Amino acid sequence: MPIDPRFGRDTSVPLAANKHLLRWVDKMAELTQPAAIHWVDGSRQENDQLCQQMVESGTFIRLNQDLWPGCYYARSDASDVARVEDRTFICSYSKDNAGPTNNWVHPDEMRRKLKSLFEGAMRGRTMYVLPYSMGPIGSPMSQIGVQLTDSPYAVVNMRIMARTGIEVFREIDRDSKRVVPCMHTVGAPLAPGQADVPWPCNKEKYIVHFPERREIWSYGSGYGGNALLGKKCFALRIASNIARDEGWMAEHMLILGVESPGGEKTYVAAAFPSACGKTNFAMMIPPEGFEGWRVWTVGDDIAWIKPDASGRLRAINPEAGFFGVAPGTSDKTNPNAMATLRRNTVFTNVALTPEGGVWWEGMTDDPPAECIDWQGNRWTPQIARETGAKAAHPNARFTAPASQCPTIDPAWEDPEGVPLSAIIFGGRRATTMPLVFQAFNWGAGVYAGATMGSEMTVAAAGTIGKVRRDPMAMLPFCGYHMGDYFRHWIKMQRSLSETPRVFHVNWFRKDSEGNFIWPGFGQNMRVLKWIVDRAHGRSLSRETPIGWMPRYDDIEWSGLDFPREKFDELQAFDRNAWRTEVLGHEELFIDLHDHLPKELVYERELLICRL
Ligand code: TSX
Ligand code: MN
Repeated sequence: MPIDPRFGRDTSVPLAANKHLLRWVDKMAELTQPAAIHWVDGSRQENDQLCQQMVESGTFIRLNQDLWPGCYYARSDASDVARVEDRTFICSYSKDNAGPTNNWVHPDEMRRKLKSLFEGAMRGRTMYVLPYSMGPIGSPMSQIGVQLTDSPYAVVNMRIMARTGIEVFREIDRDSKRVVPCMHTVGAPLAPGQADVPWPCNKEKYIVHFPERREIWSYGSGYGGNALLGKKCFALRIASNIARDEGWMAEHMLILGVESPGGEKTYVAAAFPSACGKTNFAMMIPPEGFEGWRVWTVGDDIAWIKPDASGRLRAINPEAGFFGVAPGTSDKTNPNAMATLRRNTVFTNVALTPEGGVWWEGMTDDPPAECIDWQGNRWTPQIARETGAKAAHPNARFTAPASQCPTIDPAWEDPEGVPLSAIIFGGRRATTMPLVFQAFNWGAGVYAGATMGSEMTVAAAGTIGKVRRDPMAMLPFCGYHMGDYFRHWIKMQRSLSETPRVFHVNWFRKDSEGNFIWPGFGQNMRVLKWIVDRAHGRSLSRETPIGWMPRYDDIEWSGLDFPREKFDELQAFDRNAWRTEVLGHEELFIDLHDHLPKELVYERELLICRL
């Protein structure tokens, strides 16, 4: 048997005995025609070798190892920088099951299309057989996938974002647990002798989900959510289907634990649309005045939530890393993220400094005198002033191991998950939405989540200030009809002995001069404490038409000089603004009307009555 001296083993030898898996790998190799097959063992040695290989091929630049140990840098193709929502498909048998918010193509037609796209798509490349577990290996809440990919970049990033390698193959051999097959190609086969490019990809892109067959096919992109198939494709779009069928929830939520000075630990999950600082909130540091309080991080993006035997909700973070937006992340906004990404991190589309380090807008007060921007061009502050060029792409990312987070929760890998006491929804709203309110009950909470949204800050002319609804932050990630998804939320109450309390927050309300009223960041701890107290039935508050709200004296203010009048402005309930708000809810509901649970229609009616 030929030993590959680079990997210390013959990587073409299957690492699993499972007959279905072996047959599928053979069949897919037959279809895609790779030059070699590599079974991924997930070892450190293998990872180092793959990184070295990518340095040689130009995909990776090794960062200065004294400053950034174990870190690598990649620049993507300029056209492959984000998820491609208009190329994302939910191919259920019935169009009605995908709903109006998803792209749909009949599965038979899509399979024909994919077959022709994948035919010979891996020629000249290695096909990696990458097994991964979403959730701790062996946890009853975990799910297993196998990604076949011709992208070593995907393999190296997935090793950070999920549990990968030999233990997962063992799990597949041992268990009868269903495996989700995930096909991925960058769609750039190499002819004999053809030179590769640093970031191979294809102009044509397809991100395809078959919810009934529980399969994922991704073509043409090497980037993030398009290529790391365990994340959005599996852990949200496919898992939301599994969860609906099995009576649990796959949610686009961070999970954090609040520990009081007395040692009481309370876990909450929170859903926010993009650009609300979800990762910052998940890693929040309590402010002055909260000595002895700790905030622990369980996850920053996805929560799988399941009722336990006693009818309490428990949550796991199915991921093992953070795939975070770099621009705006700094020692001021998120010191814990900065500490996490100091080593063993992959940076994509940030800027490269002359010392072999990385930089992005917002990382430091002063920009470097010069650097190489995300497109490989020389960048200086002066060039930026003259041309508006950004050093880092606004969607530039770090891929960092969660285990390196200073606030990672001791129970973050507990196979049973952590008990959830509260669920928080939020949005980025300049008006209307107070800093915080508590929904009256589960149904009203589901309504608050279903109608949440953010005001567009950068958008086409005429749309600034318009609210973009993003129900439970799941609009791009729910793998079935959004109306059925709301019904599933409503129905979850029946399997619970105790529902978590539901809250809505808004860190972004502005005063009449356009300034943020609330300082946000660590100060959000004051809101979090009220939420925790309410969840334990402790803190007082007052009833308003939209829910329970803290009074000034219900909030812990020690360490912050925040005037009563400003708090009143922040919490103001504006009847007229809420009339407009409810009309906006109606707009969303019209699109979903034939699947909308009547509970939400009644919730809206009750809200209108109270207004
Ligand atoms: O992440 C944010 N959070 C949550 C933190 C735990 N951001 C960053 C924007 C999203 C990527 C925020 N921005 C938050 C916030 O709570 N609040 C704001 C708005 C804001 C911005 C700057 C200030 C105050 C509020 N500056 C001063 O008060 C000096
Ligand atoms: Mn996300």
